[in-house]
Order: sequence, then C-alpha cells, then structure tokens
Amino acid sequence: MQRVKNTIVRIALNPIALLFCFMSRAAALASSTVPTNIFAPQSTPAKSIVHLSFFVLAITGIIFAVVFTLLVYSLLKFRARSSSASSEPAQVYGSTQIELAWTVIPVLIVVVLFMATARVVHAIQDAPMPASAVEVTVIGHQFWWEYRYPQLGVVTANELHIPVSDPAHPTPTVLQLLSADTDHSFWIPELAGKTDLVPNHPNRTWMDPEHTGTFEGQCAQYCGTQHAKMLLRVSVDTPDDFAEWVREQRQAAVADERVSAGKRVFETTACINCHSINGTVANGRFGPDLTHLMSRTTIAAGAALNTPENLRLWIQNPDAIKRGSLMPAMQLSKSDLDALMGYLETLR
Ligand code: HEC
Ligand SMILES: [Cu+2]
Repeated sequence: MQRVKNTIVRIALNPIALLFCFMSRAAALASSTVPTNIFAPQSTPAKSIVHLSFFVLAITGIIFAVVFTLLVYSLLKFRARSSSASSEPAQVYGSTQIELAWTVIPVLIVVVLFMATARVVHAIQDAPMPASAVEVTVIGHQFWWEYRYPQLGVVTANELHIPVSDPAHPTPTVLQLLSADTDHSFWIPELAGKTDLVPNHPNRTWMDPEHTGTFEGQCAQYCGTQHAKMLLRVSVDTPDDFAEWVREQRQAAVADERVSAGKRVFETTACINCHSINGTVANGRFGPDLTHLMSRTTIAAGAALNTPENLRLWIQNPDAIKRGSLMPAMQLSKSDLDALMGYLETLR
C-alpha cells in the first residue's frame, strides 16, 4: 500500500517539478544576458529554421487544442452516471467514415509538415553562393575547432572570424565541415542550424550575419570526455576589421630576439609535433595552430580565458583546466616554463 502511495505521489509531483524547472529556466533566460538564443536569429538559415519551428508549433498547437477540448468535453458530457450504471454506451464498429477521417487527416498533416521542412532544407542546402562568399574549412577535433581559410591563407583555431553580410551586397561565409576523428556538430544557434562533422563525409553550411558581434555555440554531438568544453565563438566583424584581422593572421610569427630562449624550449620539445608556429620548424597539426595564439580571447576551445596565469596553468597541467584533453602535461622545469611563457606571450 505504502509503495502504491509513494508511486502516486511521485507521478503527481513529476509534472510539478517539470513546471518549476521550466519556470526557473524561463526566469533565468529573461533576467540574465543569455549567451545564445534560438529565438533571436541573426542570419538567413537561422531565420528560416525559426519560422519553420513556429509553423510546426502552430500546427501541433492546434492539434493539441482540438484533442484536449474534445477530451475534456467527452469526459464531462459522457461521464458515468448512477442512472446509467447498468447500461453500456452506444458501441460503434467499423465506421468507414470515422476510419477514413482519422487516417486521411493525420496523413495530410504529416505531408504538409514534410513539405514545409523539405522546402527549408532545400533553401538552405542548395542556396547559390555569390563569388564574394568567404570559404572556411572547419575541422572538428577532440576537443577543439580548426579553421582554415583556403582563399586567404589563414589557419586558426576555436575563434572564427567572419565578415558581416550587408543584404545589399551579401558576403556570406560558406563552411566546409570535416572531422579529424569522430562525429562533432557545429551549432551557433543564432547564425545557422546544427550541422554534423562526420569523418570522410564532408558537410556544408553557411551564414550571412546582419550584425557585428560575438556569437557563441557549442559542439552539439557527444564526441568524448571533453565534449562539454568544446565551445564555439564566432566574431562577426565589419569588412574593415575582418580585412585587418586577415592581414594580421597571414603574417609569420613575431621573431623577438629577447625570447629566443623560450623559442628554443618550444622547438626542442614535443610541442612541435602537435603544434604549428608559422616561420619556425613547428608544423604539427594534432593541436591548434599557435602562430597568433595571443590574438585569441580564450584557450582550449573556450575552456578558459587567455590570461598569462591560465596559459601557464594549461601548459603545466592541461587537466587542471580541461580534464581528459588530448594535450599531455609536458613536465617542464620552472626556468624552461618561464622562458616558454615569455615566448608564447609574443605570439600576437
Ligand atoms: C601530443 C600532442 C601535444 C603536445 C606534445 C603539446 N600539445 Fe598543446 N595542445 C594539444 C591539443 C590536442 C590541444 C587542444 C586541447 C583542447 O582544446 O582540447 C592543445 C592546446 C594547446 C594550447 C591552447 C591553444 C588554444 O588556442 O586553445 C596551447 C597554448 C598549447 N597547446 C601549447 C603547447 C606547448 C607550449 C607545448 C609544449 C610544451 C604543447 N602544447 C605540447 C596537443 C599537444
Ligand atoms: Cu565535438
């Protein structure tokens, strides 16, 4: 008896808990500065997805309202009465009309939803791109993002820079999505729909943001231990800022005589097997390109801000910031670490 009672209490409490959960989430959304918001699209693909979602929500909302009203009506109108306790309600068997209605109507609804979705998929996937489009190859790694701009000769990591797209002269960015290891998913809710990065199966998406600013996202496909710290940051720049950023990124790493000791530490340890620094012997591709490390605001795919303390901690012990990342703790002596830090801080 106690068990039955417990179960009933639990079932009754569940929706209440759920409601509280939603309410607190909604309050948090309303009060805080939300990093991302699927209801505030800033780019054509994200907009068509939001419109489609509202359309689907409207149709399913109408279905819900109709079914719920009929249910409540029937429950009240036809509820058991003491006067009719012994008799059965009218039984309907094999009515062709009813059978047809509840087969044809749902089929029609599904067809409408299917067509609306297919239209949006086609509009996004097969959109013609102007010659001015910026091409970026995005490569998902456990647990960071590599960005290559083949037309511009730029290679960077984790923080994507793209130009704002003026609707009068669109400069969309086309992303070629690849993976170096396992499935990842690229998702900047305000700019474009979720698209997977699948090994040996290039995918494609694009975005044409109307406003400058920083947009955030996150790997949306579980890809291993540190999937949760595989964040995305997109900086949408004015055309001038973008051109300036490209100009800076194309330059070889700064060669400063005063930090040659630190450079030597870098070039004589395993760092160079995994990292590239343009203009040095380091040309590893297992980890992020470090040529312009200091131009990024975060390290380790958004896991920490790029401050001298965090950078030092990261090189001493990556697990302290991102447990399970694929960079080993390099066990450098204090003097080597000091020299190395001096060098890394010049990589603007
Ligand atoms: C076995 C390969 C490997 C070695 C060796 C290695 N790293 Fe890394 N490193 C990585 C990987 C992988 C990441 C990305 C980790 C992540 O974000 O999940 C990384 C990230 C970094 C980052 C952060 C870059 C960014 O923009 O997020 C820095 C800085 C860095 N490594 C410096 C070094 C230095 C300095 C050394 C040598 C003392 C070194 N690494 C040795 C693989 C390696
Ligand atoms: Cu991932």
